[in-house]
Amino acid sequence: MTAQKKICVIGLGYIGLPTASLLGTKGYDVLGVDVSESVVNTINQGKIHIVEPDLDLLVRSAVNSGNLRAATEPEAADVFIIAVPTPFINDHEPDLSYVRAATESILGFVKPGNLVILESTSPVGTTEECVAAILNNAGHNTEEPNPETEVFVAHCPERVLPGRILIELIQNDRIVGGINDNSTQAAERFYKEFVSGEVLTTNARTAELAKLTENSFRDVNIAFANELSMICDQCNIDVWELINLANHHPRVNILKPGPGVGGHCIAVDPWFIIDKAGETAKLIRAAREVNDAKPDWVIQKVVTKAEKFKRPTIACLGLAFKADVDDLRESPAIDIVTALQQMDIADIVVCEPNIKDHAEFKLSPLSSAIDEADIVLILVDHKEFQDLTPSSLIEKIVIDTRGLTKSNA
Ligand code: SAJ
Repeated sequence: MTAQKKICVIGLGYIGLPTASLLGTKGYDVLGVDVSESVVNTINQGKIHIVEPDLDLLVRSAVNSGNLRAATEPEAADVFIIAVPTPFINDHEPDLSYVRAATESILGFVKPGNLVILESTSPVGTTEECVAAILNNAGHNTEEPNPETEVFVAHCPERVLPGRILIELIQNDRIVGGINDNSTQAAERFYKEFVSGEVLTTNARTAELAKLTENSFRDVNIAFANELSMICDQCNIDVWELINLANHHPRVNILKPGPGVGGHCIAVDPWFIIDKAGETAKLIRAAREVNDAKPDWVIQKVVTKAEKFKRPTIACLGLAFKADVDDLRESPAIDIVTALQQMDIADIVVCEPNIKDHAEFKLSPLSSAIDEADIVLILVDHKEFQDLTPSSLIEKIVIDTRGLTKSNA
């Protein structure tokens, strides 16, 4: 690999920061760019602002080696990686304003021969119609094959699982799709320098839809599990036992029900497909609706139990969107606990081992939360909760949305 290749990573969140620090430890000269001064200062001190296993060590090592710096403005580089959020606005319309702003922020620094990579999960067409178009309109040549002037643009969707980011950044197969063949090849060469998985090439639009497809596939399968959990409840059947039994079939692999689907990926990306092909994407929309309705179903379960008390104490275990992360974005647990608190039918105590404090909720250690509780509501399968057994919750009403207390879960 070219040791002195300079990389500019725009956006130092859950994808950008691990990517920037990994590249730093691989010997690249990396500038991480973020709009937040406090994020920039934290990283320049070798510290991190998010929870991800071993990321602190990687960032410290990259910063100490001098290969990773953070700033609020980009600089000239060989490769620009855009890793900013792509949320939705209004009625689930994709919000590309961060991608636009990130692209605009590098316009003054891009030079011929540079590679601009969009890693953010994006609706079909974004790489061509947003990133490449902005570069082109500003006078950069993204269209004509010309070794003197050409700027390469590709989509390479991130596919890492929060909680396993550092392993998956290297080991996962990657899809790279350029806006033309030269761009695809430039991106392929770059990822092959540090990815041990396969680097699969296609065009930008297919790469965009591939990423959306992966997360929609998962959403549909989780919706199936969530629907089953509600069917089982109606039929008075233990869903965890049922799934365990069904999964013994060699071609059945049902995922786990939960309190809903959270995070910034699986609960969001299917809408990007629905936005483009709403009439056709019927199953994908139905899955989104099933998963989005699950928190209300859990709330109703809790309310029914709470009605048996004058004013019970409810211990809510977990706020994060999934196990062993501190990420509360789009967390069904947050929605459920917020709704219960607003109903004011109970005293709410919350245990979330991955964060220190929360503006809305009183956080308690696990043991005191359980001691105080009449009702224990398990919302996240954090490792700290794994030892909970029916015997440790004796005399409590338990609503276990994650099947933690089920022996066969
Ligand atoms: N969940 C269930 N039951 C399950 C599995 C997950 O209820 O059986 C819930 C989780 O609790 C969580 C949500 O689904 O609320 C999503 O969690 P996840 O672990 O399935 O996925 P994410 O959102 O952390 O990461 C996903 C990954 N995509 C796929 O597995 C196809 C990851 O590879 C992507 O890089 C990431 O989205 C992303 O950034 O798009």
